[in-house]
Amino acid sequence: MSDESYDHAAVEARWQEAWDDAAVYRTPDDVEDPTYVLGMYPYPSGKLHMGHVRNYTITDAYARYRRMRGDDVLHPMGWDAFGLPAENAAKERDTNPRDWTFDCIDTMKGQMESMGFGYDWDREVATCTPDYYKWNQWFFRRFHESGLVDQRDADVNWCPSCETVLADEQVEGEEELCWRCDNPVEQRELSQWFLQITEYADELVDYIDELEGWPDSVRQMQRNWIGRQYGTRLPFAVGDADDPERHGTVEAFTTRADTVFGATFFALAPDHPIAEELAAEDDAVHQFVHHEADPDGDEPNGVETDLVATNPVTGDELPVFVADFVLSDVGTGALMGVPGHDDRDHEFASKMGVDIDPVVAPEPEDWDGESVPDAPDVSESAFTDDGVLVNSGKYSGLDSETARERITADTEGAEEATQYRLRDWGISRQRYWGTPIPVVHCDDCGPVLVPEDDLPVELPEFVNTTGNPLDAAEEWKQTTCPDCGGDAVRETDTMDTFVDSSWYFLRYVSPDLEDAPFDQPQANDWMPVDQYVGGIEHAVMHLLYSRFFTKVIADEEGLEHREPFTNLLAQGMVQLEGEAMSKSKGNTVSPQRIVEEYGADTARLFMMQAAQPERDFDWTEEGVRSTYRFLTRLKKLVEAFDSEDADGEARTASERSSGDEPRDGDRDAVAEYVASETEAAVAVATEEYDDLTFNVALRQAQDLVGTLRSYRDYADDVHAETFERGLNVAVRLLAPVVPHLAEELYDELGGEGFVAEADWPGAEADRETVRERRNLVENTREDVRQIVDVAGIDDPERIDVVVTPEWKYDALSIAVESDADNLISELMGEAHIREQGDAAASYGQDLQAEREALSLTLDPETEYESLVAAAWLIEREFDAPVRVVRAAEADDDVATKAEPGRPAIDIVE
Ligand code: ANZ
Ligand code: ZN
Repeated sequence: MSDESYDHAAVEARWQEAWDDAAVYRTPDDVEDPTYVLGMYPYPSGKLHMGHVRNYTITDAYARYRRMRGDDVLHPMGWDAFGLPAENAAKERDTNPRDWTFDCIDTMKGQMESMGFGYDWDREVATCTPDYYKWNQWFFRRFHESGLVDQRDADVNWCPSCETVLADEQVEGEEELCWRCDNPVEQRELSQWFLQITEYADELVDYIDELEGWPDSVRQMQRNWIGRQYGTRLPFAVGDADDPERHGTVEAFTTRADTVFGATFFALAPDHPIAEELAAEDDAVHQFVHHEADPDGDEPNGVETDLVATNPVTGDELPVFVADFVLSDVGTGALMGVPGHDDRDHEFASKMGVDIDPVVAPEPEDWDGESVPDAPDVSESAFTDDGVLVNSGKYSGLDSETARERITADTEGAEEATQYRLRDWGISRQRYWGTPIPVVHCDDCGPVLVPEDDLPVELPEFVNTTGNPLDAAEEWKQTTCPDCGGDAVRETDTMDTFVDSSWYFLRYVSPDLEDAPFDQPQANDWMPVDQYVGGIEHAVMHLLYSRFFTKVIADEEGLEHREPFTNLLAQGMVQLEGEAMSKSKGNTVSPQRIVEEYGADTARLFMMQAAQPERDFDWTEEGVRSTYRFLTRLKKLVEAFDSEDADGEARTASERSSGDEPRDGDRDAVAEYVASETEAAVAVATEEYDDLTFNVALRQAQDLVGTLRSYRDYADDVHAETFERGLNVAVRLLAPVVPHLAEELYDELGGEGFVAEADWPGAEADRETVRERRNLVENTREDVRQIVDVAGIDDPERIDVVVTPEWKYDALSIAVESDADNLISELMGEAHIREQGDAAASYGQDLQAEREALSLTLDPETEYESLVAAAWLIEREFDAPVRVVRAAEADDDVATKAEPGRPAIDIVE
């Protein structure tokens, strides 16, 4: 091994085996302080990529940290093992999805082990095993019993290339492409099973406010996805010139009842029953509905009908259009068009030559609350904000909100209504590699649930066909009806794999349980997951479905928690030259190669120190190498210390090597500094680990290692106890991220047991004091640099650092506290300040001038001690002896310049 490297392979293999033998990561049985740390389980695609490595390093580091803090930690891993790629791969390779999946799992598990992730593998789950998916089927039954499942014909997104139905969320972009294969998606009508997530829409949106441990962006995405809107349903009579009520009453949902006087048209969705009725008799409508309507297009299109709709507030008769921007599954599938105040209506009206009338004006700045402002010009574009009503009869002069309330209350048949963007969750997939939906279809009884005792309905052998293999599994399909015993066929659809991931976190709690999906008391203990870590791509569906399942399970099974994840971290991307690493771009870096060349510890440390976990960062080979060099140096530092220690020499009393006259207290002061930096590192790193800002925490550990190296270079022999504590702390602070090398070094330092199970170092320092001390030292060093620079001093002979006199500190303390108008006279009220005469007056003026910005500094004695301890750093930098003196002991002309937090500096050439 050269100076620049160490035998990482040997170190890592040794400790992985030792952990394994000692079952270090097994979840404890009796739990006192349960902490559940979870990374989103991966799809077993075959290889771990850098995104996985980052995700699981974050999770692993946090789990290790919590364990060292004394928590009982559950940190499991498993496989999101059903899904389309396995089926496609199986077809390509002429194997079956099961073998392919388990091969992938083997490989990925091996890679995870090589990364040193500390999982409790006894709890591994793979969702494609009957042991697991049996419970998906069981939940389907339970949801069904609770009235949360139904079957409907539904227009579904159909990808002709994957031959499967896609969820809305799996259709991407304006062009509506399949998320898997990027081909255009079509619409098809199929009979589908739905889970009624909309029943929980209110709770799902209300509870978002309480998810304080989630990123705001994710919370907002969930809110938007659910899309709750409060509004009004207004009843419009629809008919023709002869009979304006021929088609009865059609309700329109609006969030802007205040704009009802500006309604100039009425519009129906192309598949609204009245539109379909018209299409049968009216060619133009037929042509539009069946050929031209493009609900997904950007432009609003439509066709005018012969119908009229009567505005329930004004009595106006409005032209009725069939328009494609009216969606059949939103609101009532009909709307009132208000082009003066809605952008899309404006575009449509302009195109169709419909009137555009202003009925809301921007609220004038000096509005008196009742007068009616001038109407705005809406001919070019709509005014879409709330404001003050104009041209609105008796409602003119009301603000929008009041007007909405009054109009809703005054109008017969109008009702407050809540509308959601969220739709029920269609879970049917025409695919083989998923959980069979536990239903059989009987000619006499219709669809019948498979009884609980007959679960699981296992998948038959895979058949390589172009269609759905379950359709081709004739023998499997034919069964008998559980109700009447007659011939029946099995449902051949399987479940959306999001069902699997909606409750897997509960399975980990008791993965082998045979008579229930999870153990209730254990789940009550462990849940909710304390820290969940995963990709932002799961911000909507997976998290929403998991929240939904948890709520249903709380209601139906008595789980004591209604939210699954307390804290959520969405990790940023690993990039190469500013672009996300991806297979398709061919800009990936193989974790395996990095582990081979530099070791898992280097890969982990590099990633974690590169950026805060939420941020994207650029992978650089140079960064990796420098991380590796750091670890190598650390190892050498410990080894060198260790071998000195072996000499048995006393190293507490030692001489400096520089040959300067030894001064009293000098050596102790340096050791003092190292000791206080050690405690400072603990205090800061602990808080940063708590916040998952690993990069900042790691900087502490690395700076400490730097300080220890400087100390060793500076002092011939170091103060052994101080140095050892420093090393020991550095190793423990690094251990969550660099577990193997930390284990090795901890062992070398004589630690007992595993560092993975060691106690986290106790924080003796106070973080605020640490920050102030460090600032003081850094600013003082900077001041010395400035003076040396400005005065052009080549070779300083001596540097004096003079700490503030007590009275200035007292004056500052008074100034910080005081709210007196005349600060100076308040200061002069203090005898020992007044005694200072002109100096006090002038300092008082300075304080008066900067009053807003004043803050208290360290007291003079702490300041003195901090500078004494750090003096060696200045000595080393300028190669001159440094004297730290209290003001009282210094020359007056220097001492007068010293202020709290800003010692005076005197350099003798
Ligand atoms: C009249 C109105 C006036 C509306 C106005 C808005 C502004 P947003 O726009 O996201 O807040 N709407 C109702 N049913 C619809 C359907 N089936 N398809 C498409 N759009 C429909 O959503 C609420 C608005 O969406 C409703 O309020 C309605 O237009 C439209 F100045 O009614 B509004
Ligand atoms: Zn039957």
